[in-house]
Amino acid sequence: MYYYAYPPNLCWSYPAQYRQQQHGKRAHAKITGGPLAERLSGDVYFYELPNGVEVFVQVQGLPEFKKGTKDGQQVGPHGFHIHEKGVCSVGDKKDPFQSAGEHWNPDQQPHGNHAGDFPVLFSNNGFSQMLFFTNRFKVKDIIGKAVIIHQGPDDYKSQPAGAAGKRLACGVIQMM
Ligand SMILES: [Cu+2]
Repeated sequence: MYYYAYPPNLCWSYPAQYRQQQHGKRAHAKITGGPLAERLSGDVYFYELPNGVEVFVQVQGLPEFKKGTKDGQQVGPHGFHIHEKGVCSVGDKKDPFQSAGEHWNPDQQPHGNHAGDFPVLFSNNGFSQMLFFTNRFKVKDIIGKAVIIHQGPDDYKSQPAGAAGKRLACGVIQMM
């Protein structure tokens, strides 16, 4: 039997091609920015490993951090979740990507513990990279759902969506 343990096969500089040679299902979402962040683009990869799924994200074109004011919501760090519908139509330009629906919540948990509640993304001159691990779903469960990047931070407690604000970017999760 071929078995690899987690995390020794993990490395920040792990090239995507090498990951793709591994066993297990894989999925990808191409991230495209909407009218509130037109230069935003990137990729999210999901790799099924023996005890969960490794999620690897690289995006560019995120806005810079902005403090919240009376009239404006805080910008960054960016809330990041799986939403229930894999439809990334812009719709209302001032409140885009409502087409993706609410948070994907297959086991009726409060927000903060949704299966698709992810860590926030930090903008580094617009660039963000993150790798994390979750056992809350299998790759097959998330095919056809959407990944959304929000304008503001997720507080992991406001219901139903963490008060993360408007939707900057969207991507449909597809089997690789
Ligand atoms: Cu969200």
